[in-house]
Amino acid sequence: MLLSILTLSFLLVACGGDNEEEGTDEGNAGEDTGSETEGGEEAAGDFEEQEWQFVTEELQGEVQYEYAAEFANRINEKSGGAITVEPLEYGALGSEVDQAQLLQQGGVQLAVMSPGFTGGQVPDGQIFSLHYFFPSDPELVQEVLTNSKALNTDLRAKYEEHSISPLSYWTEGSMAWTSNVGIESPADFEGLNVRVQESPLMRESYDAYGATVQSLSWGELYTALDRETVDAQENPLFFISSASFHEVQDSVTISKHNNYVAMTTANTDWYNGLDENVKALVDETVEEMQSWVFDEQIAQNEAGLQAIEEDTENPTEIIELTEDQIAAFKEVAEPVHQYYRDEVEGVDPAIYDKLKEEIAEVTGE
Ligand code: 6CS
Repeated sequence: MLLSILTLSFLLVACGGDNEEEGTDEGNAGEDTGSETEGGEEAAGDFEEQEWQFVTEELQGEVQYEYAAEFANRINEKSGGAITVEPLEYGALGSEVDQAQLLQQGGVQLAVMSPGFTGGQVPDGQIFSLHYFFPSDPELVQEVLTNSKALNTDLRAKYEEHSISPLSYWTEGSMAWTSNVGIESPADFEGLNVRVQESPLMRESYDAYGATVQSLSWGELYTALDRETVDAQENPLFFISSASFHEVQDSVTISKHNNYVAMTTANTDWYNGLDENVKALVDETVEEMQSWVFDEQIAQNEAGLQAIEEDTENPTEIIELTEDQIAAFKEVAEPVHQYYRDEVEGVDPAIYDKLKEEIAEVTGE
């Protein structure tokens, strides 16, 4: 009898058992989940069952959605199956602005959010829309985004006043301009109507080149370009290709004027209310994802450029700006940096100054 009980107990333990609720960690025996408690023990198995929604501004296959899907897999695996994260693609819960509001109200727990859609609420978040402010090399940008205290501490606190906790910032790659005029100098923007996100500062950036701007969700952009109610737009190459903007634009300008920045965000009350072990799991996974998403955006941007070049049905001129041409854009764009720092209502100049110093440390300039 005793032997039978011992054998049965052994079998239950060996099979892993669905006994997470009892606070045991046998469910992941032998698996290296990478998640450790302070004492160095595996934490998986200590998690209560829960389901989270993670909304993104992009479609399946695109960088943001793939990020959410990878994050979901890692969280599920590390929690021994206790935590399920549902990645949601653009449109499932409305536009980018609707999604931001939903996160703020706690209707979803997690979101990949572009700062450009909340620029009216968090003026300091508009720093990402300055042209030629961050380094042009995405690798250096990712280094700044990952380590900056100005962003990860000070700017985060600003967003948290609006119930948005940016857990990380990451690049989706260098942005390019598309148009029918072949943009090579600031003067080429004269009279163009450029599609931008919701940040008021984006108007200033394009005003400086003599263009007007129009805010639109990207879901309306293909039609607007096709009907020529909008003349130009900016996005990373992978997105220009996957949203097929090149089909309705004659040229792509590799301008290096800015990198597309996305934020992994959580609803602040929800995040602060998480059990410590769950919060640690989220933080650890967000940190790991920085290098994963960097590689993902490189692969997608390379494939995007190739797809545009090889699309013979929709020939697109690829213009790569020379250093001299870039210098002409910088000359016009740089006064907007100072305008942002000194004049834009609600902007904290200390965040700007600190970030500028952090960038200089990374670039060595
Ligand atoms: O242009 C936009 O608004 C979209 N672009 C990207 C790269 N991601 C989502 C965003 O909404």
